[in-house]
Amino acid sequence: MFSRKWLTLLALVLSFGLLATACGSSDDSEPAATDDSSATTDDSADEPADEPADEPADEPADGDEVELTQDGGILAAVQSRGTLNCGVSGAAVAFSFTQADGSVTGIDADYCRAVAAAVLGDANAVEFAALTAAERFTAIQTGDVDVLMRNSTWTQSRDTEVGMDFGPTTYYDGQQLMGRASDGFSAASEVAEVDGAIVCTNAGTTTETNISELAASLGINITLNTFEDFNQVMDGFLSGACDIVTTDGSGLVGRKAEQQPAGEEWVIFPSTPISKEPLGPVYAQNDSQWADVVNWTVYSTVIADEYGITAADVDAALAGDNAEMVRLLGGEGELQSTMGLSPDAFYNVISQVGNYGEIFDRNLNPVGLSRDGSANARWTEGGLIYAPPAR
Ligand SMILES: N[C@@H](CCC(=O)N[C@@H](CS)C(=O)NCC(=O)O)C(=O)O
Repeated sequence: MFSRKWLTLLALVLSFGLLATACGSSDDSEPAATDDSSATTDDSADEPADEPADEPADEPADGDEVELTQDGGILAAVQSRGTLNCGVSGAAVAFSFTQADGSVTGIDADYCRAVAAAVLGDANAVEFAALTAAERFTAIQTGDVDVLMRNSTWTQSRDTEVGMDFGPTTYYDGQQLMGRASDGFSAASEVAEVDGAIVCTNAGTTTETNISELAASLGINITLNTFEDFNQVMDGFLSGACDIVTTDGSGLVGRKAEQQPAGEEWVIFPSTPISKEPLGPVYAQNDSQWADVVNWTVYSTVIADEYGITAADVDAALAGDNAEMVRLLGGEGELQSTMGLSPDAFYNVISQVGNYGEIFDRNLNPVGLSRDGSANARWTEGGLIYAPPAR
């Protein structure tokens, strides 16, 4: 049994090493890579391993492994620390953006606050850690952050190979490109039109591999320049060093809203994104209790949204006759205590942070992103925002 534990620990350490190698492509502030992407599909800083996952860490856990990986448990650690360490970007407009006064705003930042409200009863009990794309997953692996809310796409390799688990998608996104109208691009442009262009993005992202694979399949040549920080990407676009910027569509919309100079017209295309980018919380694998806490925090906001219960309505809902909302807010039949939370955990979430729609609208409407007609609409309105029943 003892040696089995050490084997497991070794496997975890090895998988951290793989991740650090794969994601930490550059520590400096220079472009991390300049390469012709047309024939390149294996240079992603995002994908942690080229070979099939065969590390013991990815095998179904036996009792010993669970004991090892859940040692202490993240919920207990956060409760005893009294603050939630939450990894964010800090440079992602409308998702997690560090303001001049040091506060962090955005939908991701608010989901950090929601977890803090659930666990600690205080949405402000959050220590934000600004992480680049390349740094973010190592921070989960090492326990530097308890949860990551950093426009992170749920992919098979991230989920299965490197010791992480993903929670419910909080924003359904997709990769697009942004160019200048003065260069002949329009909202109707197709990706094939970027043949010969210098395309810029940030390192350690799905974005890199998506555009490289697409360029190869379209048979076009692009020069892909990757930067450690997205602010550097935008500096390159503003200076003219980059013809095209590519990332999640939401990121492009946010940056266009904030940074498009007067007299210039930036256009986002193609109209159908080139990839699926389901964004949501990430946490260390094999801590089922913590996963439940983060997941049901998100679900509580979705269920409240489904019933139209806003921050202002929680007391009436708790005293009302919607049995599911009563349970969720800590009344009769509540299930939060069995999760290790106080009965009013999700009352605190909804009253202090709001329901999904409130969180979405206050952060994303100002940059022009709306739920209407999108995958981020309620499931009852043709979207994908859906939660299991609270019973
Ligand atoms: N969703 C993609 C891309 C994430 C990403 O890095 N997006 C950019 C554009 S929104 C970003 O967060 N930039 C802010 C930064 O690098 O700090 C992924 O998970 O790899």
